[in-house]
Amino acid sequence: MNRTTFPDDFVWGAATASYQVEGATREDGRGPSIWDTFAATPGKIADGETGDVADDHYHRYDEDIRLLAGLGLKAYRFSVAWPRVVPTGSGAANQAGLDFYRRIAETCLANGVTPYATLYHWDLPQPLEDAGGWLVRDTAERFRDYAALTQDALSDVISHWITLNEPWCSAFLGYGNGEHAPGRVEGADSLKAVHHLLLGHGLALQAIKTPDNTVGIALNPAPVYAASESDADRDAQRRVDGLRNRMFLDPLLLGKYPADVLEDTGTAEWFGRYDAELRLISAPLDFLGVNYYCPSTVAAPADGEFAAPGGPTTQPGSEKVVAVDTGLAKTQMGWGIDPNGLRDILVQINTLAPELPLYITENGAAYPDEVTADGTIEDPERQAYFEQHLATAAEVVAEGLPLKGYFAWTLMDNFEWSWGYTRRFGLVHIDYTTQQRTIKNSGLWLKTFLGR
Ligand code: GBH
Repeated sequence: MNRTTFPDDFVWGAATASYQVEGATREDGRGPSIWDTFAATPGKIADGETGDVADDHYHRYDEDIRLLAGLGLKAYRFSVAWPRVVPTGSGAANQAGLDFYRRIAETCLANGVTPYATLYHWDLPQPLEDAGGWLVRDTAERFRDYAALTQDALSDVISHWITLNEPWCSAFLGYGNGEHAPGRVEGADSLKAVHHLLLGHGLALQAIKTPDNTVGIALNPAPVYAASESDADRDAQRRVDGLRNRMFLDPLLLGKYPADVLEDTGTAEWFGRYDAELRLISAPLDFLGVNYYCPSTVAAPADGEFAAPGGPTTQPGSEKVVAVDTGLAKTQMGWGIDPNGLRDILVQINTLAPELPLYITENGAAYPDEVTADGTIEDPERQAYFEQHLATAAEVVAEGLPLKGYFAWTLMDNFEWSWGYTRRFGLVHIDYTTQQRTIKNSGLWLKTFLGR
């Protein structure tokens, strides 16, 4: 298997996200984001680190995009930092912020790389969080305004847009268990964040869609399996699949929220008020981005009681569902390796929307790199992870699913959110003391795989 196993027009890329790579958090008029605030709060990040410097991509983007092109990749998925472009979250654009993303896009184009811009990869301007964040509707409207002005300013150099990255994480890690910024624990109210995020997506889609561009959204769906065929375990499966997958896929693709999830969480009345907004949320997408890492297997709680409201949770209404270890080999994140899960989730989505083009917008693995005496970086497990998942992707394409592209997570090691710099996902190794970039063996393998 190599690139020629895939169609010629299959898109090959790598992804990054603004707060994870850029650094320069106080330069050229960028305003503070919720991640600046969160990372500066003691105890929130594993190594006490922040994204203040990160990979210094703000100054080294030219080298980084050349590295990406040198691997034979033809697409760069990066994210636009909202607080660089609109420093307080609302109002006029900061020209220096727009100029930076124009430089990124122009450098891509000069290197034969197509830019794919994500408009929101979690760095909400802090003033908007102070006004209620994603728990309030106004944030969705501000997102639309920012999306519109960014697209207006850059439409001559960027024609592929992703509105949101993984709204599941924004809602349930940001407002559910507090593991991500803004670190709030709001129980079933985190469902309101889901709606406001999806509303923001719908408003932005309406504002930026033109005949000349493509607009999609990147979710983190994953197959959820029941630990056994018992009714109780199947109910656990239904609940977690509802929160993780259907709560996003159904409104986007079918124009309705899953009634069982609203019932489990006691939110049916609240959601009922906003029924009309589902028309906006379900407006046609040009593509759906799938960020896939691992599946999940769940069982019912021993006492049969699913709900335990009040504490930190990513599963409001189903707090006591048990995650089951099925014995899969794991990456350094503890996430089970299962390429067949990639097939299952793509099939699940394709069944809902048979014509919709799909892209794998993230896929990758964390492992500690071994830096050898001669300076090469050995990461055989990461290479194997990519090989296995690409083999599945090739099969899925051969079976006729409309899978159109693959973006590796990630181009280079970076700030891995609450794990700080203690987890590395890159094809390129970063020495955080010198900012030296070194292509890992997995990156060299990918270059050979791509054969160009
Ligand atoms: C992505 O998030 C992000 O988009 C990216 O910024 C990040 O760096 C990258 O992945 C690596 O983390 O409860 O065992 O089922 C992925 C976040 C990871 C959230 C898997 C859900 C479920 C683990 N997702 N996680 S489990």
